[in-house]
Amino acid sequence: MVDGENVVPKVHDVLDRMANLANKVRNGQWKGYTGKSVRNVVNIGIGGSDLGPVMAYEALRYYSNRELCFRFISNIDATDFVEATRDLDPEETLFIVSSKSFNTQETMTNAKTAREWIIHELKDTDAIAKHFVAVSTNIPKVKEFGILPENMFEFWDWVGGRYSLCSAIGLSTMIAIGPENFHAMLDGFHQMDEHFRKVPFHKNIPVISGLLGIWYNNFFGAQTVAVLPYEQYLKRFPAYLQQLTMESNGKHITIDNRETPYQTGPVYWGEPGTNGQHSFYQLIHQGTKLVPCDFIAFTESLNPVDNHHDLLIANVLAQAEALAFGKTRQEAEEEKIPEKLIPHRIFQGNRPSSMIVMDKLTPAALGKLVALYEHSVFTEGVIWQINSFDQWGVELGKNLAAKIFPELNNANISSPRHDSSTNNFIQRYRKSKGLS
Ligand code: G6Q
Repeated sequence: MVDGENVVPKVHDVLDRMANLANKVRNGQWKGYTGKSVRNVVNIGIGGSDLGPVMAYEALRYYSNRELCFRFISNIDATDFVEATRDLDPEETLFIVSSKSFNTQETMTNAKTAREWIIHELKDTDAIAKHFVAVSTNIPKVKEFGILPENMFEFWDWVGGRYSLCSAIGLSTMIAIGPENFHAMLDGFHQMDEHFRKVPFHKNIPVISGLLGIWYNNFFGAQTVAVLPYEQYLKRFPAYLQQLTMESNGKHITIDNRETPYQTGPVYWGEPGTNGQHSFYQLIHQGTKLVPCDFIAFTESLNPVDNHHDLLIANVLAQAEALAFGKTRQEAEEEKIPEKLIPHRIFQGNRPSSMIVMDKLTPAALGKLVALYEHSVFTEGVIWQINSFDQWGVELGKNLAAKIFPELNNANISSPRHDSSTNNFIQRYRKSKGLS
């Protein structure tokens, strides 16, 4: 119920329409303007309208239709668009413009470039109808862009951007893995939602995870959390979590407008195992900073080859054990290590980690994992008394960029009024364009 309205029928209506489109694209029935079947699906979106789709596509690639090619364009940097489309045949390409507001600078600029590319290549504005669909809350803006109402997939204001993967924003994921798998992912979300809602706190996974986060952050001064999935398909999961956690809980003002006298959200970062072991784990084991780690592992591999999975699991277990128990001076001495090296070979131990273990990376498992972190973020936000669902911190930079943008090309604004560093860069940039 949202504001007294039962929203479930609307949600299911959109899910059914998404499934209809997904099946058509997957079966080759969705034809482009020249009659060729669509084979390339390109999601254009940014932030919450990109990170969820790209993470879920990578995470569930094992289940994806390999006849289709998926690309994701987010950055305002044209390189993102150019590299994502350079080998695509426009006749076989469908763009999904994913934007809650349909007003975001990056997404609208990329969508406009995509529209120009299609019109230029297919030589007719009518082609837009066959090569663009939209996921948005803004019906008038979608129409204005030239996308047909039947090709628009709605969601609503009550779906926050970084919490939108299981709304219509997941359209590219549904096309990739099929409606049945998408529904299995939603079931996973639902199971974790129900667990969070019903299970007593001492057995409640998101509550325990949120409390552990507070324990390390506020009682041990940990500044960061490393997220270390021992599963290659989860390679974009740390990037996804960065937005979920840091945009939600990176706040210093409480909901009743007080300055928080305590630390709030830590920095999240990470890489899939075992790659990180050969890179930054040194600091986690022996550095001067405390870095709590979330290890994520699956007992069953989706790609069992020889003994790879045993080695992978041996490594994740070894890392957690090494962090927890370290190595004492006595153990180092027993290894007959030369005396002068002994201080370097001691591991203090007592460095905390959590081990999240599931059977297999299925769509349902991914849903549970994402929902676990969503509720854990919420738990922490409640205790820190901050609003985990706003993001005013992204505004100032946007407004300043809007002010600077015209100054870059207008030599008549002779001395832009910023700090000296900004002014100098603007002058240098203008010079590079021959403007002053
Ligand atoms: C997420 C944020 C933000 C948002 C993007 C894209 O919680 O609000 O990352 O998702 O700015 O916004 P649109 O979907 O409106 O283009």
